[in-house]
Amino acid sequence: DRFEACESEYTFPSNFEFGVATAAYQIEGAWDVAGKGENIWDFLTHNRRELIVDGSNGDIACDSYHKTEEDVQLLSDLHVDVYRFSLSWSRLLPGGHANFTNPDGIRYYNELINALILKGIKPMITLFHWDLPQPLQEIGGWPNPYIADIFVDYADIAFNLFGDRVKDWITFNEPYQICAEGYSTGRLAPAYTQEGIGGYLCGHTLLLAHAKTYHLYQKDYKPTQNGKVGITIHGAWAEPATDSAEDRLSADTYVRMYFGWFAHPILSQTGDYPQIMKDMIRDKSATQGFSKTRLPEFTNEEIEMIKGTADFVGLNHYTSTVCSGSDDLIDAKPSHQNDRIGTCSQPPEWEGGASSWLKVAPWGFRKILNWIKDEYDNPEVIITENGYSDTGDLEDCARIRYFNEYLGALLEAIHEDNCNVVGYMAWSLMDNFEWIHGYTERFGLYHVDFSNPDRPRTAKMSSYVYRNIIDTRKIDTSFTVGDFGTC
Ligand code: GBH
Repeated sequence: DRFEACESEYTFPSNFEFGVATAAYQIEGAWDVAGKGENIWDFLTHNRRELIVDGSNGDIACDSYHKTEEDVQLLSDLHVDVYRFSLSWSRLLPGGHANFTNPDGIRYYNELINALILKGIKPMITLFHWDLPQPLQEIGGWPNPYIADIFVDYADIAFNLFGDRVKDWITFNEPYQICAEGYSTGRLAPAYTQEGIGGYLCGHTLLLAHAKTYHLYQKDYKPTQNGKVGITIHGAWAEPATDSAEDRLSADTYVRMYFGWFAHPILSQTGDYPQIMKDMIRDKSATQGFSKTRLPEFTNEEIEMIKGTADFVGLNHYTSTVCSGSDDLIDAKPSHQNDRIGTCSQPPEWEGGASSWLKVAPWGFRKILNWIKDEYDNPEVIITENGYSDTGDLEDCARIRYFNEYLGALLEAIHEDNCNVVGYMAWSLMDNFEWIHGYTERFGLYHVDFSNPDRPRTAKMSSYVYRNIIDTRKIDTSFTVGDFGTC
């Protein structure tokens, strides 16, 4: 029974932290005001409009740049403990490099952070949520190892400016998506399709940048600021189609080469990329005629340097998939997809949101949490995103059901399986610019009217349900909201 999880009598521990998440490019707007530099999403939406399904962009988005007070009030109304947002690198360092800092960027984030703290809301900052300064793209972007140290310089400035008040830091949001979708499938900026090559180079730089940033914080900031640094990794669960050894291997390899690509070097005892990933890519590269593996190799010092560099792991989880089949792609072209074993897809009968990839499978949430617990010795996990897309109805019953069911699965993972999950951020505070899907897919607890120049926000039914969960620390599937109908 798919509603089983909702009937859970378990409660969230009193120190469990609830929040909501956003990202700079998706909400801020003000893309070229007061000294902000151009980033790769400004560039992509302005120059390759055809790639965005509704031809839109984030020039104004939710106009959050001009609505600090209003947004903080929404957060306060939700009773959240934490607000996870990202810094726009180009707003702080217009050219990407640390040689020039934009005073207006400093002012803007100081005002936001101070307003949050005044309301008793903890700021949690993501340093990089996909909006690379365009000048850094023009020298190659993440596949260029040079960018790692430039990122560390940027992080240094952010810790220095805001670390007295901000104690929770995330280096990267979803390295897999940055690299595989940005440089291989081309579904995210810079929309390159260097299949089987660019993504791995990108991932290599990101892991080094992450680890160097972690060590910088330990050395120069931790003693005085005493915060935490982690990384957010997207993790879909992969279920084997049958119990056959073949299907189990296909599903297992999916999780290892997707989530594990970034988790294994940081969280495992041995460090480095997962063994299966190194083996698969080396063997495929050889049969494809490459002189050496397409997966870059770390030195032993680098492996040691990267190991253990997360005080917590951020998990973005939305959905699951089903995998089957063996490695029969011997002649296949180089690609991350072909480097895995078999194929994965979502059964057509699974209920879905407005996003084609987002199918409702709360049991998969519990399974990926258990996999992380078993694989990496039960690390501290914060759910940094989880949410559901529709087309924007205020009576968002499907979203309410999604949250109830996924939070029910989370409660079981905490209480029955002993998974060390300490916080949960819903995606998202409000409807926003959903990358190449523009404004056609809505994830917000608050509705935003993008046809109105003032971008008014309106509470959806789910915002009251989420607030009730935060207040009571329990899921109540019969909770109803005054002015709304019943679901
Ligand atoms: C998260 O990515 C992001 O962190 C967040 O910014 C985003 O708004 C949120 O999810 C909702 O999407 O249909 O081929 O275009 C989650 C991972 C990345 C998976 C984008 C789907 C697009 C696939 N998602 N990807 S496609």
